[in-house]
Amino acid sequence: MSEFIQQLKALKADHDKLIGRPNVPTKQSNGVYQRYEYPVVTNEHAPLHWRYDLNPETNPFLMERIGVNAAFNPGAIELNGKYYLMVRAEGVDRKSFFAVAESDSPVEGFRFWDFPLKLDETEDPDTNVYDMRLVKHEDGWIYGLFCTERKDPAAPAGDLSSAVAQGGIARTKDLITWERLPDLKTPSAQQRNVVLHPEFVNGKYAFYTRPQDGFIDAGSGGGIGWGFSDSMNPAIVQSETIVDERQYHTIKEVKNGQGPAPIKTEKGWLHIAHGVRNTAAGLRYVLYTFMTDLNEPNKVIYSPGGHLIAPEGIERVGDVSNVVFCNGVIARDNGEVYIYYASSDTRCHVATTTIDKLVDACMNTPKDPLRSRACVDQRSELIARNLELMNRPEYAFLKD
Ligand code: M1P
Repeated sequence: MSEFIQQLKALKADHDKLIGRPNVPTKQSNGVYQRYEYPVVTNEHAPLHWRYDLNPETNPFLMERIGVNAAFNPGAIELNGKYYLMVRAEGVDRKSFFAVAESDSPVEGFRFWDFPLKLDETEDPDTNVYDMRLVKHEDGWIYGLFCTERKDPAAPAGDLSSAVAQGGIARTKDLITWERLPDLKTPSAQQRNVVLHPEFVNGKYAFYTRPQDGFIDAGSGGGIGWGFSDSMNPAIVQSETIVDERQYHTIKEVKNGQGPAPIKTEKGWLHIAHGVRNTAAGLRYVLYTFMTDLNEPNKVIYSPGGHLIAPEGIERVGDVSNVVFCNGVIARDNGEVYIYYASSDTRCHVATTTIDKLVDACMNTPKDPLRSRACVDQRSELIARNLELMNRPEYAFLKD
């Protein structure tokens, strides 16, 4: 056997081992959700035939020819008993693209399909596409809502960073064949984190938006927006109102954004979103939850204080450190919930929980009281109630 084939066999064995590695819950949990030991998808999950030229004549040193830098921010969906992640893969050339990874299990074994998604371009080609939300809409389509980014045509000469972000839309029935639709039109200069509500609202398509002034800065954009469109082809939102506003000295001071489409529960629509604040070390992204009214999905009814998931351990480190981001969740009919979140724009993880637990957390976690002293009062009330309980004999061990 040639050395080339021997080396290739070793690469294949390592790759198979990575994909076949069983995932295990971490030792600790806060009771709300359970983290898992290993990421569910990383850049190393990218198939060898995406990265290497496998021909010894054209690649005698068996080198990676087109590397994959990162695999993050996946959309997620369960179809016919299988679990699919629409991963944001990023080449070493910095361009993101979408690729489906499939598994029989929601927590391990994700394997990419042979080819990434060949997403059609509009007449104004996207430079970069990312963060697809997969939404099963009651109209029968599965929509992919994603961010499409192009260089800002108004940028002064020499400014090679200014870009315009907008909401891209495509739809499918099977994740294989896709129809690209026109980008969403809104009154806002820039859009990111656009999500489709899964049901019609008053007979219209309803969108969560994130109006923002600049490419990075939300500017005067007040938070997670909301608007209606008569159709998806084209989708046009004439006016936006704010569902969940950002607020001074909170986890969502700088900006926030809807994560996946909300989950319908008996008590209301359950939302997972991200909130961003600034620090001396740069922006910090965390995940948080809130619930909205079943009949008015833009009306917040529960808003627990603080974050749901914040970057921890290795999650803190990556291309854009101190970030967790979620645009994919699977809520099964049996109440299980799989939250697919990415860390530091580098890799994808899963956290498991249930609808009952998330709803309980939303309804019973107190609101952020917005001032240090009020927070101390809130915590003191919990402490006082607990100390009372701890006087009971069955709690005596807590005082040891
Ligand atoms: O780099 C962190 C995240 O930044 C953007 O999110 P937002 O628009 O809320 O700031 C997105 O580009 C996202 O992909 C990225 O993870």
